[in-house]
Amino acid sequence: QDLRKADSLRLPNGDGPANDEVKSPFLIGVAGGTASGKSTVCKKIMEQLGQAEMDHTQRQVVSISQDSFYRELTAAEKAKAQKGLFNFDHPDAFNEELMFSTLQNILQGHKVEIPSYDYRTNSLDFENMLVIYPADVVLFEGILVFYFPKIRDLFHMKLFVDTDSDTRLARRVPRDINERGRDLDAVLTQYMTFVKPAFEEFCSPTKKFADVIIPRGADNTVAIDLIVHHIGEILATTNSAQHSNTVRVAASSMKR
Ligand code: UZR
Ligand code: MG
Repeated sequence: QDLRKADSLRLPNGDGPANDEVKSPFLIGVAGGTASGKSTVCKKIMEQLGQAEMDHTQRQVVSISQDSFYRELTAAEKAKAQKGLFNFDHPDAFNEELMFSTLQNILQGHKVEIPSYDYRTNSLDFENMLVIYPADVVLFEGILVFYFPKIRDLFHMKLFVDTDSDTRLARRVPRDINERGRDLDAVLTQYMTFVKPAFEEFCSPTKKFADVIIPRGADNTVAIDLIVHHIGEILATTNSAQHSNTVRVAASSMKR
């Protein structure tokens, strides 16, 4: 059977597509420190899952980044950001409500549009919206995806990419210089002032919420294979209790 025919799913107040059209995805959260390899882990999961066929149709797997949910900065905050004095690693830098409502919409099988993020201007790009169509599996990755309790509770599976901090710093420096238009001094100052302390205060403690911790990140092919295999089994059993229950919980939490 196919997930898009999850007829046990009840939507609140009829505010959504008819039940038999609902394609409620399996939602996976992927957290971890900066440059831990979250995006690469997601990419590998996407590739491996997409290859496996289900019900003669190609499985749809998409990945979204928490970067798309940075809040819009005021002019004063933008000026600070340009000088490396704005804390992008703090939970307050994110638009929690938008993140929550977007994930809710995705879980209800709606098509959503999300902005991309431009690191060079520290702003959201609404000209180039990413359109997320109803999918079988949606991955949501970011440093603080497990920080906000009501967002954390939406995930069917939680992964934490656990790469040690010197490896992460060694990756972050060239990435910020080459891809994000910074100089070495600024990268290191920002790392010591904001990135590292915020990791220790807000990100690292969320490891305890993970179902699976992936040591060494994307290099860990055994862990990724196990995870992909497990997701495949869950998807193959359509109304698996775990999946549909979580969807029901997510839908009913809308009413609060
Ligand atoms: P990942 N970030 C920027 O560098 N500039 C921005 O405009 C917005 C975010 C960084 C942010 C965080 N921190 O450490 C990182 N800083 O993006 C998270 N400073 O992205 O998980 O890909 O490392
Ligand atoms: Mg990233």
